[in-house]
Amino acid sequence: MDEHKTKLFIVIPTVNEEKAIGDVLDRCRKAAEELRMSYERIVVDGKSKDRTREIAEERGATVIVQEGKGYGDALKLGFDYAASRSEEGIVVMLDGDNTYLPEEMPTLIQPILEERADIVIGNRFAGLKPGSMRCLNRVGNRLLTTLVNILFGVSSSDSQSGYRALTLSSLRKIKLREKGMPFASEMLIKAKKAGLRLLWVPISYDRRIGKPKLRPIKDGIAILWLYLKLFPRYGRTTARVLTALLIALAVVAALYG
Ligand SMILES: Nc1nc2c(ncn2[C@@H]2O[C@H](COP(=O)(O)OP(=O)(O)OP(=O)(O)O)[C@@H](O)[C@H]2O)c(=O)[nH]1
Ligand SMILES: [Mg+2]
Repeated sequence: MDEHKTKLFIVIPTVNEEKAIGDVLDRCRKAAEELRMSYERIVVDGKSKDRTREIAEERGATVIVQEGKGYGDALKLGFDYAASRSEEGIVVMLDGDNTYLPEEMPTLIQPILEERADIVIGNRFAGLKPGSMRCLNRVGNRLLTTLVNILFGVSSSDSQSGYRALTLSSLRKIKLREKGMPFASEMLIKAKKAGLRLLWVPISYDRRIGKPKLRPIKDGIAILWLYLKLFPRYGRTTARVLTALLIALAVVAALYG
């Protein structure tokens, strides 16, 4: 892929991120300019009650107002906008809370430009800064990552990472429906099934500025529910066969045991 011809769409979902969004957008502009790619920064804002939208507009970003709610819903709006603007291109998604480093964008984009991957995901465990990920989130992430690997054959090292780069053409091959936080896992599961090349690269993860929107227990359960929903259709064949055998054994045991 030729970086001089490829357009870069940087999609940032936000709700009340006035303390961080200005800095995130400035750093994204600098990173994109250094990459010498034509780019557009797209902030998809939920129902922010602070100055997030004004700051984003002042910084020259395209601001999309999200009528509904949810992290996945916001990203999907941003992806659809990008797809409506260009046939080909690369989408980068990251949070508006100063946790991910825009300076590390080349690490995510390079494998796509070199046509070694279709979706590149940052692995935060390679560079966690003190206080950046709460203990419960860390344990939950490990559990969800292990499960998605076993059940769906995704070789993930950080399944919940929100720093990703993907081609518009790969996005067109998968239909993403999840409106909330499970969106991140849905993308991995469906991309794997569609035969897309997923690649994890080491990134840093800084302490958040502003209040978290993630609710670890509620969102964790929603992600487990997504795994259950998708398993019959998208699960690994061996895992599905084993599950069917176990169910059959349980039925036989219940009838004749
Ligand atoms: N537009 C929109 N953005 C959202 C919504 N929920 C979360 N976000 C944004 O999505 C990004 C990710 O949410 P976070 O609260 O940072 O969740 P997280 O990164 O998993 O958790 P932290 O480690 O605490 O940052 C942030 O920029 C949020 O402002 C939503 O419903 N709509
Ligand atoms: Mg975040």
